[in-house]
Amino acid sequence: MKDKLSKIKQAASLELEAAANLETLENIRIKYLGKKGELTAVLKGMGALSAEERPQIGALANEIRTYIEQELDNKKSQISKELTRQRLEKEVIDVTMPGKKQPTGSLHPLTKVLDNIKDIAVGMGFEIAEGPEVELDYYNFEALNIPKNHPARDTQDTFYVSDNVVLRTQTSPMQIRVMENKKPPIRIIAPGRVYRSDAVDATHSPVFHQIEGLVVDKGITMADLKGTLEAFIKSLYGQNSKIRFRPHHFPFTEPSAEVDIACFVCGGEGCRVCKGEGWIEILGCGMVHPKVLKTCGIDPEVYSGFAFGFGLERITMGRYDIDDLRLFFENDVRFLKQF
Ligand code: 2NL
Repeated sequence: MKDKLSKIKQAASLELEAAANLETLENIRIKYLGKKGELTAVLKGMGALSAEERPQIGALANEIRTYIEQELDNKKSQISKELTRQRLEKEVIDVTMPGKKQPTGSLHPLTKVLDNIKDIAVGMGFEIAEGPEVELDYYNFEALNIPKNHPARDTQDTFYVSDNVVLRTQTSPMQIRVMENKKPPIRIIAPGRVYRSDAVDATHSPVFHQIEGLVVDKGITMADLKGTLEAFIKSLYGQNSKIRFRPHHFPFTEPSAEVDIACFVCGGEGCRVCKGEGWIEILGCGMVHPKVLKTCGIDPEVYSGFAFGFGLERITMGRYDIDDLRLFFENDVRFLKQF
């Protein structure tokens, strides 16, 4: 019996020594200590032993069981430690390695110039007003002194949604809405998308962007219009910019003017950009027509105002020397990445 026990110990010891994973350990435990294990079998057979032998063999068997259990535990923690070490080694991160670069997008050139214009306007005390692109004919035309059958309607090839609903051809309708709802003083700019039924070419698109400005208060004169626009244009194009006002006509302003800037490429000599003119037209403006004020419930005997409007695409093309308006809307990343 003793012999058998020491053989079990020896065999278990060798197997434990060689065990390289947790599965093998579990098999060893079952083989020796399990219900049908070798050591268990010996303990079960103790009933057949004599009264003297029994305690001795019993003690020895227990000692061997404790030994195997301890060795199983030791080996188990040794293997777990090794597994952890291997895993950590695999997962090691070199924090000194350069990171993966996330591709960053950039703002659309129209957005950049619009942001710039908004900043300048806000700095001058204007608020920003935005509103619907689908407008009532009333706000887009009637209230601006452009009645049905007025020739000005022909020059703004309008998309009609229905008889009295249009896609706005300018952002003025927003300004009409503000005048209807707010008492002067009013100082707003209204930027946004506008629509005209134009065929697409290098300088025309059925969708483009306009920015209009409006100031209404007591005692506003043409001098305020000129001074404000000059300050505005100098902020946008540089303090050395030269501008000139030319008489013009709009149904919603009286008097009306167009503003040219001395060519920012040749300085007035004449070049490709200004088409030899020396001047580039940049905006239209005027004193708000008394009829327009009256329509909005503002007494033209008490209040006066000026307004101006210009195209965002045209300003942006000048700023970045872009010669084809279609580039803004094609969204080719090779173009967009340059800004
Ligand atoms: C242009 C230049 C302009 C206005 C827009 C305006 C708005 C109201 C009242 C009076 Cl609510 N005027 N806007 C004024 C002058 C010029 O835009 O070339 N437009 C066709």
